[in-house]
Amino acid sequence: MDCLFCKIIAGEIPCTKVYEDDGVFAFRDINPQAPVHVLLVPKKHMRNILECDGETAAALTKAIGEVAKLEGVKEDGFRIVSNCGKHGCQSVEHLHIHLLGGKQLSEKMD
Ligand code: DGP
Repeated sequence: MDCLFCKIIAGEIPCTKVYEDDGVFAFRDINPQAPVHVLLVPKKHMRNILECDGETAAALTKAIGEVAKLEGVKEDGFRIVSNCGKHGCQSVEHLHIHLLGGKQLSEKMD
């Protein structure tokens, strides 16, 4: 499958890995929007949040906590975002959660 994030998970494209477990891979966004900007992706390919099953959602939730701890943003907080489809400005069609933090984020969501 010609999927950028599948290739990153497989090690075919380099990245800065932050965290990995059986179901989830997390790495730094190439174009960071905050001091901490990590992408969490399920290892199993799915296009977006609409294709996410319960087991994967649970694995992602656990991984969010682990990454927040590793990145030192648990105390002050952070934001998670998952862009979906055209209006959501999703540019890579493999489900990913942006985890942003390390500064006071804007109240604006769009
Ligand atoms: P989205 O617009 O929500 O689909 O986010 C895709 C993100 O993926 C975007 O913030 C930039 C990031 N990205 C794109 N290509 C690469 C890459 O090759 N390596 C890494 N680390 N991040 C990438």
